[in-house]
Amino acid sequence: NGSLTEKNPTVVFVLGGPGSGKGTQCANIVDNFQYTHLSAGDLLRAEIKSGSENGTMIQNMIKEGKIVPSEVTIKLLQKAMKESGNDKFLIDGFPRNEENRAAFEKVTGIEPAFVLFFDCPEEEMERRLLSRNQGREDDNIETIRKRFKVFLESSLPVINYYDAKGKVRKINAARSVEEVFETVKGIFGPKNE
Ligand code: B4P
Repeated sequence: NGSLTEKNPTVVFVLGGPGSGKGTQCANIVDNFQYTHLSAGDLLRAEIKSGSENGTMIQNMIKEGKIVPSEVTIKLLQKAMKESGNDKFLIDGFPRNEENRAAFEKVTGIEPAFVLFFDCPEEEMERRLLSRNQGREDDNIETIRKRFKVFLESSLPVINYYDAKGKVRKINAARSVEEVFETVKGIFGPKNE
């Protein structure tokens, strides 16, 4: 999308295992800094609800804990970026694999300013997801285990890629919401404004 590239938006990818607290911390960041929060999961779930032709395919992939094809997710992200009118974005839960990452950079021409990585032990993430209790189709133990596997096999390589470029800000996410946010604030502080 040419107009987006010309505006040269600031993008921060927010990564971490399922239940590491990405969505929770993104809400805090939006309250304190001038970012628009785009959750890949929320955009995909909205797409399912809208009854679009891709809806059933997306629903099945989410139920299986699999990664939805890049072109689908990227299109939704681009549309949401354009509609926001903002030029600073937290992209949460994306890119989920190397192919997502390469496709996003190729299609949008955008490289992230940095990557927030919420590091959390699996047993803690599992505890949080099982008590989230919002009726999400992917928050049952079977799908959670699949999501952990996909995270380790597919998403960690993305984090390693950006780490090699010095772009990863790793955060200990196994603390209270408030404690985690204190660390996050330090990262978004004046120098990153
Ligand atoms: P994920 O990106 O895995 O994110 P999440 O499970 O919602 O966890 P998050 O890290 O945001 O944790 P949250 O703050 O909610 O999931 C997105 C889903 O979208 C995927 O599973 C999949 O279904 C779908 N999806 C996205 N992209 C996709 C793609 N490309 N292809 C296919 N599917 C895709 O916190 C979790 C719970 O912990 C909450 O109840 C919260 O209150 C609690 N919590 C948060 N921080 C806490 C803390 N510090 N201490 C205690 N509890 C805490």
